[in-house]
Amino acid sequence: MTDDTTLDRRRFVQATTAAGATLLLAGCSGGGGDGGDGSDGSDGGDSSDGSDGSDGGSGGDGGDTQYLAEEPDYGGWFDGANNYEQTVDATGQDEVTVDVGAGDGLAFGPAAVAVSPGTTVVWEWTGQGGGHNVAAESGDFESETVQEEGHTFEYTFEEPGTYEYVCTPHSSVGMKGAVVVQ
Ligand SMILES: [Cu+2]
Repeated sequence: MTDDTTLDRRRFVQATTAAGATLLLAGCSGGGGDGGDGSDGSDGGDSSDGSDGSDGGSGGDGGDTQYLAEEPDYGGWFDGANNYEQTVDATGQDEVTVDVGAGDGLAFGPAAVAVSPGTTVVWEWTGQGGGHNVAAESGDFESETVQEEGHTFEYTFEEPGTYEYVCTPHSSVGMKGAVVVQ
């Protein structure tokens, strides 16, 4: 009878394979493929043709920027706004940075961002486009107006909702933003 030996050997092989697989998995998990680096939106903002929101299919950009699967309804808030295309999905992060003076200097970057409750949004001045501030339409937060590169202002969003804000000096030329807390 050779049954016993065969069984033993099979068990041994299974054990080894399992261990090998675990090792392989462990080895892989570090460097998961991150696709090519997205082109860093160097689109010079204010074309003066009043395009109305309906933008035909925006081609997929192979960058690392994630967008919300379903675009929130901003009720026309972003009509004529600079640097707005879609809402960047930054949910699940403790802290998110938004540039003040992005693009041609008169924009927020990203203009629209979605975060989770409890997230702190840090606005960071680029130094471009003159003096800016960050002022919530609701009055929930308002920064000073400054120009200095590297200046920051932060606000922690606790309650779900849509928070629209502007740069007061440049709101009339489309410097608007929104934070969606979901
Ligand atoms: Cu401004």
